[in-house]
Amino acid sequence: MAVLKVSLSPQEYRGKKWVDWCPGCGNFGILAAETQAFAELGLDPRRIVVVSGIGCSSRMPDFLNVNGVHTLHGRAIPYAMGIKLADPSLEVVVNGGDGDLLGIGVGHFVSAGRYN
Ligand SMILES: Cc1ncc(C[n+]2csc(CCOP(=O)(O)OP(=O)(O)O)c2C)c(N)n1
Repeated sequence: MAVLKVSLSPQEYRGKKWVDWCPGCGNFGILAAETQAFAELGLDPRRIVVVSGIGCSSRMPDFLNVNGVHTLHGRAIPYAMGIKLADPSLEVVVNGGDGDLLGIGVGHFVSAGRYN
C-alpha cells in the first residue's frame, strides 16, 4: 500500500492537553524528539499509533495528536506487536519507563527481540 507523506510541523503532532510532567522532566525532551521525528519522516498522524503502559512517561499518548493506546502496566509491547501484526503499514511506537517496560514487562521485551 502506498503510504502518504505529509508536511506538518512538530507542533502539529502535539495535542492540546496541558503536559503535567514536573518542570525539568526528561520526558519533555522525548516528547520533543518524537514530534520532530514524526515531522522529519513526514508521517501521517492518522497512520501513527503510540502505545504506552503505566507511569509518567506512559502519559505520552495523551500529549500527542495521533492515535494512542494507554495500556496495562508492563504490557505496551505485546499490544504494539498485535497492532503491527494487524496492520503492518502503521507506524507503531512504544513509550514507557524502566519500571514499566523492564521492571514489569521485561519478559515481553525479550520476546519482542526474539520475534525481531
Ligand atoms: C497495575 C498497576 N500496578 C502498579 C501501579 C503503580 N504504579 C504507577 S506508576 C508505576 C511505575 C512506573 O515506573 P516507570 O516505568 O519508571 O515510569 P515513569 O513514571 O518513570 O515514567 C507504578 C508501579 C499501577 N498504576 N498499576
